[in-house]
Amino acid sequence: MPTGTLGVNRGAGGLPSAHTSGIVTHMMYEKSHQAFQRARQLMPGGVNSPARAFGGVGGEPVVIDRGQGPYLFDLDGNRYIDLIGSWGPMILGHAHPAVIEAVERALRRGTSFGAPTLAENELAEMVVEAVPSIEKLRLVNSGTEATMSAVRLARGYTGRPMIIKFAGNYHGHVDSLLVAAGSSAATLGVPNSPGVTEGAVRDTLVLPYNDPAAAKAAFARDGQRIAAVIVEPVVGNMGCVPPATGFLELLRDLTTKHGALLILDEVMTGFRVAYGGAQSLFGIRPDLTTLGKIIGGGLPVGAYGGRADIMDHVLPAGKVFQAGTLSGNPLATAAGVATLRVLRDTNPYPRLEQLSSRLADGFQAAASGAGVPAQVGRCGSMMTLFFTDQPVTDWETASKCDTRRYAQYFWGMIHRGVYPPCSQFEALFLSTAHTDADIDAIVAAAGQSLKEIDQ
Ligand code: HOZ
Repeated sequence: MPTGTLGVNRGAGGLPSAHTSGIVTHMMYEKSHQAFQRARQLMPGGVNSPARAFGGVGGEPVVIDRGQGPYLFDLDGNRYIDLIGSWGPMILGHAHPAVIEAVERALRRGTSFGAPTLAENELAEMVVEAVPSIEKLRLVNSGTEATMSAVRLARGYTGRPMIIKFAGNYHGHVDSLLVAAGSSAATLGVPNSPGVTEGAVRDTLVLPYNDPAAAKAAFARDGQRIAAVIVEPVVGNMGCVPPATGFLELLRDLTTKHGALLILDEVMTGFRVAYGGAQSLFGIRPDLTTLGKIIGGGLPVGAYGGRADIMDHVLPAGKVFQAGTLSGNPLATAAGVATLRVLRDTNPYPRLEQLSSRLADGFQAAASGAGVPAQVGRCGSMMTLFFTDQPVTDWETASKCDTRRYAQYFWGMIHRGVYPPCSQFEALFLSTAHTDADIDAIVAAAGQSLKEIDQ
C-alpha cells in the first residue's frame, strides 16, 4: 500500500477521517493513484488540461475508465453521478446510442480527409437554423480556436485594435484574452499567465462583469478604438453567474452606437441553456458568436460565426487568415450532428429546467439544513453552489467564496459517489440522462457532505 493514498484522496481541504470512516477505504482509489503517479512523470502536473487536476480542492484526481449515461466509472470501479459532463459537451449523457452509432458509421468511412465533406454542411446548416444571428460559420477544433479567430476577425473587419473582456470570464487560452481570466486560470491563481507578453494584452481592456457604468465609461473614452466586446452571456467560468437585467442589452447598444462588434462567447451556453443558446433566451443578436462543446457531441470542435458580411472577411472569401488541418473533421461533425438532432427533435430543455430547479432547491435546502451560508447561481442546466453569504454577480463577489469549504464539500461528494466540478469557479452541468432519482441522490449526498463542513 503506497503511503498517502487515502490521504491524497481525502483532499487538501482535509476531511477528518472520522467524517468519512465507513465510506472510504484505502483500496478505493488505488488504481487511480498508481495511474496518476505515472501520469505525473509523463505530463505536466499529470494532466492535459489543468482544470481536471483537482488543484482547487487538493489531492489527486480519480482516473476515469468509462462513462455511461449520467455516470462515470473510475479505474477502481467506483461509480459517480457525473456533474461536469466533460465540462459541458455531454448534454445527452455519456455514450448516447445515437452519437455512438453516428461516430461508428463515420469512422468506417475514414477519419480525416483535409477536403470538404457533406457532414460539414449538415452541421453548419443545423447551427444556422438554430441560431438566427449566425448566417455563416467556420468550424474549428476547440473553443479557444473559435474565440481567437473571432477576435482576429473583429480586428480585421473593423480595423481597430481594442478588445473589451470581463474579469472572471474565460475565453480559452488565447494570449490576448488570458488576462483576469476565470476557469482554471482563476482556480490555480494565474489569471494573467507568465508567457503572455505586455504587448499581447496591450489592447485588451478588462472590465467588471455586470457593471453598466464601467462599460459606458470605457466606450465614452475609447469608443473609436474598440473593435469588439467579447462576453460570456451567462458566465460559467467563475462559477455560474447570469447577466444582470439589461447588461447584455447595454453591451449591444454601446457596440452598435460606436461601430464595434459584439461577440457572444457561447462555447458553454450554446445549445445548453436553450437550443438557440443564451442569445435566444435573452433576445440579443450579436455580430459574432463562438461555439464549441455541445456542437461536437464530446469530440473536439469549435465554431465561430455571425453576420455573413463579416464572415466573408475570412480567408479565402476575404483576407483574415485562419486555417486548420482537422477543422470540420468527419468524426466530430458526425457526433455534433447526431447530438443536435436529438436536441432539436426531443426538446429536452423543459425537462432539464425541471431537474435543474429541483437540484438548485435541494442544494439551497441542504445548505440551510447544515447551517452553511451558500448561494446557487443558475441558468438552465448549468449551476454553481457558491460558498458565500453574499449574492455572486461578478468576479469581485465570486472571489470572496470560501474555497476551503468548497473543497470539503467536493470530497464529501466524491466519497459518496457524486462528481461535482473540482473548483468553486466552474459550473456543473446536468444531462438528459440524469433522472429524478439521481437528483435525490445528489441532494442527499450534499446534505451529508455539507453537515461535515468545519464551521
Ligand atoms: N472550459 C472548461 C470549463 N471552464 C474547462 C475545460 C478545461 O480547461 O479543461
